[in-house]
Amino acid sequence: MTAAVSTAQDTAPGSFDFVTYLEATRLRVEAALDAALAPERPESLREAMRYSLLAGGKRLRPILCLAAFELAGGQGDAAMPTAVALEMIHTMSLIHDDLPAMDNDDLRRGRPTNHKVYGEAKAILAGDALLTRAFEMVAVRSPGVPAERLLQVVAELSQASGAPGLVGGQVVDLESEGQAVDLDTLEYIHLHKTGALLRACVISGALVAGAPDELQAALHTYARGIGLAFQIIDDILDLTTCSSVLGKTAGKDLTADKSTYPKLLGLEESRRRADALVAEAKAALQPWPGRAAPLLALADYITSRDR
Ligand code: GRG
Repeated sequence: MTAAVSTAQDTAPGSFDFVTYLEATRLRVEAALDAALAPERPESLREAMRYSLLAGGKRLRPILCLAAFELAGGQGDAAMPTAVALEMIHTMSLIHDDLPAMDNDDLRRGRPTNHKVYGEAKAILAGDALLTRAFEMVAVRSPGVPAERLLQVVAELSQASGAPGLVGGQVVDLESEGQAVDLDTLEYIHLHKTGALLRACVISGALVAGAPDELQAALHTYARGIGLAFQIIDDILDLTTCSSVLGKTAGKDLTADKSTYPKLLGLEESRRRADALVAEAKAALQPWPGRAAPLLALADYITSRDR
C-alpha cells in the first residue's frame, strides 16, 4: 500500500513535511519503475534490466522531476513516465560506469554490479535497453501530455545523456585520470557527468507541466547549483564514508588518482562551496515559496545526505 501523497500544492511556507513527502514520492516512483518493466521477451534481458533498476537507490532524479512538475502547477501522474525515464537513464549510466572498461567496480547499490551477475555483454545490452526504453516512456507511454511538450522533453533528455552531457563528462573524466586537473576542468566534468542529468530532471518535469520561461530560467539556476553541490558531496562521501553505508566502493577516487573537490580545495572549503551552491540554488526559487517547498528541501537534502 502506498502512503498518502503529500504534494507541494497544499503546502504553506514553513509547514512542509519533507520526510513524509520523500517517502511517499519514493514509493510512487518504485511502483512506476516496477510497472515499466512488465514481462516481455527476452526474459533474460528484462531480468538484467530489473536487477539494476529495482535495486534501490535514493530515487533523487525522479523525485526532482515530480517536484518541479508540481512547482510548475502540474497535477496527477502526467510526469511519472518522464520521472521513470530519468531513473532509467541514470541506472544505465551506473551500469556502464561500473564496467571493466570504465570504473571497473563490483559493488553498486549494495549489490554486485550488473556485469558481475550477468556478464559484460548482457550488462552493456541491459544499459542500452534502459536508455532506449527511457525515450519510449516519454514518446509512447506518456498519455495525456501534449506532443510538443513531449518533444521538448525528448530534446532535453537526449542532450543530457549524450555528448553535451553524460557521455562528454565521462570522456573528460576518463581522460583526466592520473592528470593534474584544474578547477575549471573539474567543474566541466561534474556539470556534464552529473549536473546535466539533474538539470534534465527539473527542466523536463517543468516542461511536462508547461512551465513559463521565467520559471524555467529559475530552474536552470537551481539545477546548476544542486548539480555541482551534489557532486562535491559525492566526492566528500567517497573519502569519509564506508562502502557498506554508500552501497558502492568507497575510496575509489584516491585509488584511481582522480581529481576531486576535496583534493583541490580541502574538505572544509569543499563543504563550504557546496553549502554556498545550495544557497544560490534555493535563492533562485524564492519567488515561488509555497510550491517550491519540496525542491528547497531537496536542495538541503543533497548536502546533508550520508550516502
Ligand atoms: C551510454 C549514453 C551513455 C551514457 C553513459 C557511463 C557514463 C556515460 C557516464 C557516467 C555517469 C555517472 C555514473 C556519473 C556519476 C553520477 C553519480 C554521482 C551517481 C550517484 O548517484 P546517486 O548517489 O545514486 O543518486 P543512487 O544509487 O542513490 O541512485
